[in-house]
Amino acid sequence: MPRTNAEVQALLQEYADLVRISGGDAFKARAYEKAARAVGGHPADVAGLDVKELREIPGVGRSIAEKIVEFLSSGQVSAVEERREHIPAGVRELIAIPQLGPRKAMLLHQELGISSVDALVAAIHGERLRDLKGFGEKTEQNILHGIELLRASGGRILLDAAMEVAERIVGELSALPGCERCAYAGSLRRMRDTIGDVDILVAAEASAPFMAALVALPEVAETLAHGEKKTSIRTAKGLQVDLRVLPPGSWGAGLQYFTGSKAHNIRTREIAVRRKLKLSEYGLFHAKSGRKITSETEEAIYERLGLPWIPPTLREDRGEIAAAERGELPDLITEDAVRGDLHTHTDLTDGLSSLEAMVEAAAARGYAYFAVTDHAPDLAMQRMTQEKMLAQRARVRELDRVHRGMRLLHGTELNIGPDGEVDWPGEFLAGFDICVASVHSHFNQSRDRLTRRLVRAAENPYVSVIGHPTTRRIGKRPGLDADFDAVFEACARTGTALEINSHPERLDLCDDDILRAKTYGVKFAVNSDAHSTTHLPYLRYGIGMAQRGWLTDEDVINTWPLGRLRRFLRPG
Ligand code: DGT
Ligand code: CA
Ligand code: CA
Ligand code: ZN
Repeated sequence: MPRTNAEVQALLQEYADLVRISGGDAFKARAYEKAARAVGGHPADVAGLDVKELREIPGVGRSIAEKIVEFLSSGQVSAVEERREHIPAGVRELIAIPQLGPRKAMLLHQELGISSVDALVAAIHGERLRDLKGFGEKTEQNILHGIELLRASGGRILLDAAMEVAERIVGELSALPGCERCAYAGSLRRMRDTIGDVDILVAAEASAPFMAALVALPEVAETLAHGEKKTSIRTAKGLQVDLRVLPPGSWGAGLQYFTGSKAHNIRTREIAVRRKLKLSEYGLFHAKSGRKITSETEEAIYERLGLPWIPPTLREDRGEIAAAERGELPDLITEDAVRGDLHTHTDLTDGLSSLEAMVEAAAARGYAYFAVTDHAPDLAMQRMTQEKMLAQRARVRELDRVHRGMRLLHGTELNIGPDGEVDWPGEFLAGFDICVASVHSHFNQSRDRLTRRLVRAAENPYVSVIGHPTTRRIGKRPGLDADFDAVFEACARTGTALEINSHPERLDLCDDDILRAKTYGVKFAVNSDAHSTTHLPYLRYGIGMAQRGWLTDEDVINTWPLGRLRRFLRPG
């Protein structure tokens, strides 16, 4: 579909939505919707058509044709602008939720000021919807279910799902003859917690074989565009993949540009302008003469901008340019620096692998130490007892003697109760090498109570790590509504580490929280929370978050040698 047709289609569809939300004529809304589809599917480019020619498209009458012409000549349509003014963009997002029509969306906006899907989820969890006319507990459940469906299909996708697809495609394309380089860029290379679409780059003289290979992949459900420079597909699971083939000479410039973020690129281009240069996806050029300076590697481009190479996980315009200019970029933590995992489960509780298998898999990862932290009894379905824990400890000590290269720590994941209490008395906790404590229930307490609860857990002398601190589940459950500044302060004061849980559905703490927590001087633990041997590699995603939070080895206790770690874990 020509680009202009797609833009016009989106605009007409938006107008139809806005008419519906504002309670307008349903007939009119349907007419615009029909015209939107017709323009979208029209084989010829609508750019350059006049009113008369546009009216030959089925469903496009005079008034719609005039709006299209207005858009083509000025880039906007006054009737659409007018309605946009009264309806925040987020309200339009709401009507995409199955179970939630335009009338209900407008009501939520007017009565509760809700103008985003996230705010709606929070309002439902805060039980603020059920008092509205026409809403009840059942409606709330239906809406939540609708949001889940929406997020599973049209929305952003979890980091690991996108990574799997990207790595497979990079593997396939790298193997083709003529492939000089191949890599994923975009938000995936920056390790954002969710991914809008996957951007893959190839450096090669001829693009056609790579484009053909992409559209022929078995997971392709739909080809969205098939061109010489760019081809886009959608997988059966709804993930979009964009492939761009660059001339080998502009690899660095293309990689820098398509890695983003957009905000970071704006900054790098500004620096170029100050130096009388011009930076684009094709290279770095002299502004005046247009002569190319460099384009082959990212390093060379940053160097000519007077900067050291900036790791992709920092490229979010959060001060990385200024830090680079001062030579003060953090020496980021890497996965290799991690000496052990401090939060894992076995089949003694809800894990799927045996203790022996987990230990074997951990040793294979080259860890110097490894903590087994099965659930404590207050998570009732786990049926944990002191006897079972002690029996497991005996097995852990036995295995520890066998595994010469790796020290085993026996720990537990405690449950932070409604008032911040934990499962077992201090005498019993004293027997563990490490206690992680996490919230697994009572998510909807008041902000004050949640805050006091987490602070009290941090103050418990036996608790060394707060597990998945906000308890968010991406796309499913928002984080706890607590005063996390108070929690971070308490963790720093009591020497309690905050977990960066690496499970792709959690990634908790997230990058913003890590950055804020770090200002309090808190330490962190990047853990897998593995419930199976196959989950241990999730650690890479937690490391991605840690890097996005500007963390160094010094900030992360499980990069430390065992002796230093043990001193940190000691009660007090
Ligand atoms: P996503 O896909 O929403 O998870 O996020 P990104 O960052 O992968 O964004 P995407 O796929 O739209 O574009 C990939 C990169 O290409 C982006 O990070 C920066 C660059 N880029 C795309 N469009 C623009 C633009 O209009 N201006 C600038 N400066 N850069 C752009
Ligand atoms: Ca992308
Ligand atoms: Ca893209
Ligand atoms: Zn947990």
